[in-house]
Amino acid sequence: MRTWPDSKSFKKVHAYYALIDIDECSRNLDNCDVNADCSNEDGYFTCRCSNGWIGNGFNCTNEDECTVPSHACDTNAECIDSIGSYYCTCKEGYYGDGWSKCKGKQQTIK
Ligand SMILES: [Ca+2]
Ligand SMILES: [Ca+2]
Repeated sequence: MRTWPDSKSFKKVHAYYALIDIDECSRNLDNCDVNADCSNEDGYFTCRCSNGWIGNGFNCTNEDECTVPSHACDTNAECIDSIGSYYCTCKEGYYGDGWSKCKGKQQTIK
């Protein structure tokens, strides 16, 4: 998302606005969402939602990663959405960390 240059984006030099960039990010002049990353550019700045968040950079909301097929849960795991992230737990009968390893059903001794 781009914001257009305005007087806040440039330093005032002898009553003229010179094309000297101001780093809005480090000066906290940006209006990026708290869950976005600010990136300084010449004459403006950009905001991009952080991983786990979606939006235009100024408003970021939780992304439901479980609806995206590329989530990293094991095929034998359930994906559970959380705010700003998600996690995986092995389905019933499987054991492991939920991400890369949900190994076959546990052996039961009869
Ligand atoms: Ca800038
Ligand atoms: Ca999420």
